[in-house]
Amino acid sequence: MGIVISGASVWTPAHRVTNEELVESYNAWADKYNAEHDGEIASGKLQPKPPSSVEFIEKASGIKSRYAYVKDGILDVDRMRPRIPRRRDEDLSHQAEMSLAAARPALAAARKDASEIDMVIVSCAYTERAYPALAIEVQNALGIRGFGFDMLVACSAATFAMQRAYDALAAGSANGVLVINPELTSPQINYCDRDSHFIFGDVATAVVMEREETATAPHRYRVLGTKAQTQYSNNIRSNFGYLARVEGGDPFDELRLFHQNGRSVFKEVCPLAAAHLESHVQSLGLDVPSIKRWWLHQANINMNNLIVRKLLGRDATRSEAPTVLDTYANTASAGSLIAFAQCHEDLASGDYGVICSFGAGYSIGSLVLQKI
Ligand code: CO8
Repeated sequence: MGIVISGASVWTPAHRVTNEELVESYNAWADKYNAEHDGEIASGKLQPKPPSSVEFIEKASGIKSRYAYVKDGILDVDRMRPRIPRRRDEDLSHQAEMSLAAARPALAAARKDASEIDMVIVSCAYTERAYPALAIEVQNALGIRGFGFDMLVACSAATFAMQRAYDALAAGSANGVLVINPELTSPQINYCDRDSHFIFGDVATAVVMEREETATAPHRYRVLGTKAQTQYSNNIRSNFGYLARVEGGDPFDELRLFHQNGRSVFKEVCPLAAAHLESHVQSLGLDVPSIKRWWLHQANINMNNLIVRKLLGRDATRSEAPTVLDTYANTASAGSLIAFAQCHEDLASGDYGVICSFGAGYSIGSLVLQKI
């Protein structure tokens, strides 16, 4: 009994933010901070905020721009965060809106009607509330029967959710699954931290998964296997949570926001991801050279280059390992799915490809696919 991905899509926010814009606003903010704290800086009590640079960002990450769900406020030196108004309980929530914008074209690509879906998973790095689940809100908006739930697995949220979908389809507890990743990262970015102000962007992705016998879409990918792996690390953290109200201190201080030890992440995750991918592919009786396409997580171009070099023993072409980092930046769990959604139709029947994510946790998830 085969299980397939039969539809995929990306919703891209309307607002683009370039490196130049981000660096200009960060540097203006840093100048202002340094002027306001000149006494403490002169006495050594505080360190001055160093300037950011467009050249550094592009060289260290491969990122040239990113999209923002709401741009207003991000570049304002007196605010340094997006202005996203709170919605009433009666109105569609922000991430449900993003989810629907990705889900509808994914259903169309899969040639599926909402009545053929009976499980909805919304899986991403952050959800805007604890409950009711965004997935149930999306299920309601689309008129889907069955059930839905939310999952959080940072950068591996999409692949881990696709593994849940695969297992449910294999077990017969679902017949058609919609997996959605509304990555609204901008509210958690510390735009006053030069080490990380440039890394993330907003986007939403969605895929439809079903059993092979019900799939009618022109592009269908049989899932040959799924593999999830986790290993605890403090190197990537976000501490904002429901205890913020009672813990004391500033509920919005910088340690509540995304922060990381990027160099250690780079060093530790690359070998883990390469070993994970090689063993997953081999466990299915395939070898690395037989994989036509690597839809890799999009965190950093140098990381992706290193991982494929470890795997292939050479650099990959853009066709072998497509990159969307330059325009989308790191979009948490959505990165490998943007690459998949935008670069899969040219594969021929029988070709193999691998979707892989890696990130906070640490967590690594992969699906080995064969085009039908
Ligand atoms: N401009 C100029 N200089 C800078 C800047 C800047 N913006 N930033 C840092 N520098 C300086 C540093 O201070 C350092 O200076 P010095 O040598 O004097 O100490 C120098 O440049 C080199 O810095 P690094 O060693 O940190 O530079 P790297 O080459 O390592 O690049 C990266 C930094 C890009 C962060 C890189 O380490 C990296 O990408 N690492 C991997 C990170 C990663 O993949 N993380 C995964 C995070 S995503 C995840 O799992 C959670 C998702 C949740 C979503 C979050 C939403 C908010």
